[in-house]
Amino acid sequence: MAATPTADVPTTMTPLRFALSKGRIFDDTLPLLESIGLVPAEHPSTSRKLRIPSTDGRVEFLIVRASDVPTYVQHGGAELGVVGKDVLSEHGGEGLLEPLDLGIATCRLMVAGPADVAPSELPARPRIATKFPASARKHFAASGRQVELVKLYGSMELAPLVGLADLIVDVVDTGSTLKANGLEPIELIAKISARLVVNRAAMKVRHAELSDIVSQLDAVCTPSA
Ligand code: PRT
Ligand code: MG
Repeated sequence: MAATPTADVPTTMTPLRFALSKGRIFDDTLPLLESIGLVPAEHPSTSRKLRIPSTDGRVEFLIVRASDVPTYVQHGGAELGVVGKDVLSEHGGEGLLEPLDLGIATCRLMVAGPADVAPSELPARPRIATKFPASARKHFAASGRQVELVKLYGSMELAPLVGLADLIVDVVDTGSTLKANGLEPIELIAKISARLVVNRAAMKVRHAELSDIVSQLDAVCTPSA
């Protein structure tokens, strides 16, 4: 009688798909990946490819927009990814596990405004320009403050200078972009760092491979304080 395949017959696994964004996230994640032997065969700054294998064939890096990383991982377009907590909070985290704070790409999500406008001079319902409306809404609602949100996709610092908004909510690192545009930080909303995210269903189906990567990264990263 011919042998029939059984569940414990090893199958050839396809590489795990690992979503990363170019720039800060890729640059800060690369040393951690390299230290666990996951070396991209090409660098996205010099390659136009959006799928880059690791030299050991264990993973395939998918190069996506920073704000698209949670969407790829949630819907199984990638099994895992690295994303800023700012972007992750805005997405909501549905369908995702967040096993590690990688302690990289750190910054602060802040309320900022014109240095020459005192808080008492602000309107009762100030207009807030931001790429992070969900986080901003939650922050102001927590202290019972009424605000009007203006969704932008970048260059938030410009909005108060041209009367589009009274304040902004944006990520701040050194503070030099705020300063260069006559703005100053007002309130801290959250400390931000990049997180490893894993598709919830994939963590069950490909548990051994994914938990290997999680524990290897855990051993080489330094979570933010
Ligand atoms: O560019 P794209 O729209 O595709 O996405 P993105 O802007 O979210 O991506 P990217 O690569 O700029 O940022 C990825 C992640 O890095 C963010 O989600 C944050 O978690 C983290 N990060 C850390 C930062 C910064 N530091 C940072 N300084 N993200 C953005 N900035 C910007 C900020 O928006 C502001 O314009 O840098 C400017 C402020 O910097 P300072 O040093 O002048 O304060
Ligand atoms: Mg950017």
